[in-house]
Amino acid sequence: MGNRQSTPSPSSQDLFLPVPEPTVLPEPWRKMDCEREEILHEVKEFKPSTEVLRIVLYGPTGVGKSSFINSVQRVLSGRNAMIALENSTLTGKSFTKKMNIHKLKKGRGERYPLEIVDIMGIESTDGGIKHEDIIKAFLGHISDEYIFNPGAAITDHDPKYKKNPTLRDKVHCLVCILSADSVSRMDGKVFDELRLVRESASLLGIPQVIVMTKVDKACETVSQDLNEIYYSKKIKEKVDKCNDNMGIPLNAIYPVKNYSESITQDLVIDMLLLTALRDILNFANDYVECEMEKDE
Ligand SMILES: Nc1nc2c(ncn2[C@@H]2O[C@H](COP(=O)(O)OP(=O)(O)OP(=O)(O)O)[C@@H](O)[C@H]2O)c(=O)[nH]1
Ligand SMILES: [Mg+2]
Repeated sequence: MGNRQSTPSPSSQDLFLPVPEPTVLPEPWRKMDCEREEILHEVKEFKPSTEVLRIVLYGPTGVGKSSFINSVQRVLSGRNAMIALENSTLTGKSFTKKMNIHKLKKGRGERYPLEIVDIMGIESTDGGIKHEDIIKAFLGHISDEYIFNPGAAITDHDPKYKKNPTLRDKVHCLVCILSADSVSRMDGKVFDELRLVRESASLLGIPQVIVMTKVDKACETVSQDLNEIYYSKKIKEKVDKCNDNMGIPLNAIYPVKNYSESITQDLVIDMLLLTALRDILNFANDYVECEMEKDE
């Protein structure tokens, strides 16, 4: 994969101009999986060690959490999907206000053994979700359709509060969604909230990854040709930024482009989403197996 263009040889006039910084790397920093059908089959046929795997998406508002759910459903079903509501006007306020547990559909009432939990975004003001609620959500204490209250975290008296969640109710992998076009200027308060969530999950050994969306908005070269993603210096810098800020290893950071504009299927968009999804499924399942062994 990769339709790389050769650099034209400089003319004598060009020799006097300042040399622009190259925007592409001579070697990719990651290799693109090249067999879409193989990886799609692997994901579609994934049989977890438990009935259903559950993951949660958390992160700042407007970064593409809900879009990621639609994009994943779309890759799996091969058609446009709108199971999670997205918002195109960026107001700084979270559009998603409720806990939504999305069961991915195979078609005709059948489901994949994966649930993706969509929650309210973290805001730089006091309006967004509180880190306490994100922690309660991944521990399985919050039921579907709970409406988050930015003023106060859920209490154990709330009718939507589950007092004794089982492994089925808990989240098996945390997916922090950040957007490539804003990760370098992330607000300090948002970052503190993300860090508190990460610390709690780490203490419990819950796997964590970052999905970095909007790569098309962060790099002109990638916007023109998504095949260039692993050659892009800018995207690599953004991935390094996620790694520095959050302490999540580079091999657990997945740059993607969500299906936000196009209505037709795209091979590279699919490959990037599927690469992330395959690893998330494996990490979640490893965690579940580990928890099940503890109970034996
Ligand atoms: N260009 C581009 N736009 C994207 C991408 N992902 C999401 N978007 C757009 O970003 C906007 C916000 O997306 P949402 O999915 O609603 O974001 P969210 O994180 O769920 O936001 P809240 O629910 O408000 O916290 C929408 O207009 C999406 O179409 C992407 O990869 N590239
Ligand atoms: Mg949303």
